[in-house]
Amino acid sequence: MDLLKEEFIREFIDITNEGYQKGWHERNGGNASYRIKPEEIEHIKPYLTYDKPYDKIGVSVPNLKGEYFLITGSGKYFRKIKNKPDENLAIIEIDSSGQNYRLVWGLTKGGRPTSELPTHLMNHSVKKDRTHNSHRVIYHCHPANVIALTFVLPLEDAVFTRELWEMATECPVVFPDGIGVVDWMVPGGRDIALSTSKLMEKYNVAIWAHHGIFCSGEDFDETFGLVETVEKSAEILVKVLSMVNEKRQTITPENLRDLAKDFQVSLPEEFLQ
Ligand code: 2HA
Ligand code: ZN
Repeated sequence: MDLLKEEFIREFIDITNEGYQKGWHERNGGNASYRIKPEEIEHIKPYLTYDKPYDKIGVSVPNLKGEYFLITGSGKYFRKIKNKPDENLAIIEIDSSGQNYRLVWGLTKGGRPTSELPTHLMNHSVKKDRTHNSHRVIYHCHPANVIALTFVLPLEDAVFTRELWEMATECPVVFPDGIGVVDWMVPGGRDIALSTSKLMEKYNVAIWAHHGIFCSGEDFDETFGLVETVEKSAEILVKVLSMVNEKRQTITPENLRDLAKDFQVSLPEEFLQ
């Protein structure tokens, strides 16, 4: 058996590579993590080693005790993952207190899990709870159009949600709960992790002003597809705002309500005012 042939690892490598091709991961930008299923861990157990010391996560995630994550390395380049996954990716195990983690596979040339480990694990903690164990993927990247909008739109959940819903008919169906926005903050620490995970209680998308986006989903396709959809919508809005001051016509609140009915999603009224 070859660990790198496992489906969850192949899919992880696939989306990180596609994300790089899309220009979302300049240099060492962005990071991703996957909460590995127990049966997948059983299957790869022979490849894991338990001789590394525990390190502090920096936040407390008791409901993730004993969980394993596949995660990108700090300072590692997405561009390099495809050819050298074992140098650039890690599998970590969370201890029984939910405060520490240890490396059990990967980062063969040294290193640590992503600098955004606190945000990834806080988001996983919230999502595991809120989605009854179904969400497993957290993906962070730096897509240019989403970032551009954080310089011109008010940094409000309702404004981002409504503007991005209006830019393509599929958007309200793909992210019916809306989008959360975090004001500019220093990345990589506990404070931004707390602010982001608070938004993840409500949304599957959190935008970091002047930095990038975090998305959560059940699997790789859904989560990556969510980033694609939001960034495409942001690209359309950037084009529209570049052409005119005001839209001549748009998808109206009434249109959105009709859409919600037919597609059986519920759109919060707070975003339809
Ligand atoms: O460089 O994207 O947010 C990695 C990051 C930090
Ligand atoms: Zn980033």
